[in-house]
Amino acid sequence: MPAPGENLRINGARLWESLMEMARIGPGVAGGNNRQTLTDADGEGRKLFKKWCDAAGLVMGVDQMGTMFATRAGEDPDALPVYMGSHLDTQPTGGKYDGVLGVLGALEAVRTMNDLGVKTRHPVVVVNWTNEEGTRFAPAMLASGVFAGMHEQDWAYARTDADGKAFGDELKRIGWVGDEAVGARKMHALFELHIEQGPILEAEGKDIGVVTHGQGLWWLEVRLTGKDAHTGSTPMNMRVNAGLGMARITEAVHEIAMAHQPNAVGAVGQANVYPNSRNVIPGRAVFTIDIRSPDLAKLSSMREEIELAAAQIARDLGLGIEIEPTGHFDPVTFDPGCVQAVRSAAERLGYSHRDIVSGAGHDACWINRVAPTAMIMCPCVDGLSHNEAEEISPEWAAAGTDVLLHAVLETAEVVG
Ligand code: HGY
Ligand code: MN
Ligand code: MN
Repeated sequence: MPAPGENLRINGARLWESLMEMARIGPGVAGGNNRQTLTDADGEGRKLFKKWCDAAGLVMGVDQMGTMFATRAGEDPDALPVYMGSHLDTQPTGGKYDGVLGVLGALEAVRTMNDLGVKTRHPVVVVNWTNEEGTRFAPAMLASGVFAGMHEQDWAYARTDADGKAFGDELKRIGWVGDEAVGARKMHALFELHIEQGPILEAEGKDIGVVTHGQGLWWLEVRLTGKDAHTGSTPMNMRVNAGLGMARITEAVHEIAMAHQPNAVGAVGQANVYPNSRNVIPGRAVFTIDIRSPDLAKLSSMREEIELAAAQIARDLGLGIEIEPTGHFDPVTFDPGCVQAVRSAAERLGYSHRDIVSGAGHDACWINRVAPTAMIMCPCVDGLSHNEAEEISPEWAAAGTDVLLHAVLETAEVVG
């Protein structure tokens, strides 16, 4: 079966227009997006995506976690479909491209197939995974995690946001509880296009990242218990300061990650002190540690060292401490066959490329456990993401989507 010709390219202007139209839904305050999962804005974005899928003649299926699967028929209905997609939900101060490029790039690939009357043996499916970000409802990649059998659906439905709202109730409220059993779909392969969210591709002047591996991750929620007291009249040696404990543990996370360089990262991104009053010593602190490495031994060792350091800091300050893992996946090795389809597509199209390890987690990391999976990355400006100033160029978006189209066509087998 001949690989698609190097002249087969997507319509970059149409893709960019779709990206900009989606970006108008759930706008941020600084040019990016705040389209958090299961909010009304997410519901709006889903409606627009479904409208576009309908216009492209795709058949929409939705599972009980709200994940959307839009199918383009293949010549052999018994052949397992080739899936491609990512997520439309964003961080509270997210960019316009994180996840969205992977969903709308997949839609653009299908639109191009329609334009050219391309027929494939395997059906092709465009996917929008629910709650990839894990910012409103931890953990990240929640729906793809249920799909891959890593989480029970009831447990996922019971996850609550900062206001105590449950995932299952919010999914119902926006009207996106589907009828499909989660994980019932079988896949021939899955490809995910995503911005790098790091600086390497831009710095090296590369158009495409051929993602061979993904970092492993732990999210550890720490709950410190001290004693509320007056910031003015309480002698320093009588304080049981949970805020101080959080500060020292935050520093320890940074030091431990630095001690494991290269290929190790760690930070505290979500932090709350209570009662959070200017003149009350915080009696409680709740915060999440995020540590990652492509090296499983390093990841495990960092977790162990952090838990020991945190326990010692709590003892020193007389604090109660609880540490609960709220997210985890081991380092990922993507499917060599799918990775090669990405690499040869970039070569065929004449795009510069390099192998790369994904720093961020993605739905593909979970789906890789149940189907042959690979990712394609495009550069982003200054490597910035999870920031409203996230930016890519139309050329980078088009190049990544061209490679996605070719990798999917090669895997779905063009016929006729
Ligand atoms: O946390 C992550 O790596 C992803 O952006 N959810
Ligand atoms: Mn993402
Ligand atoms: Mn993200």
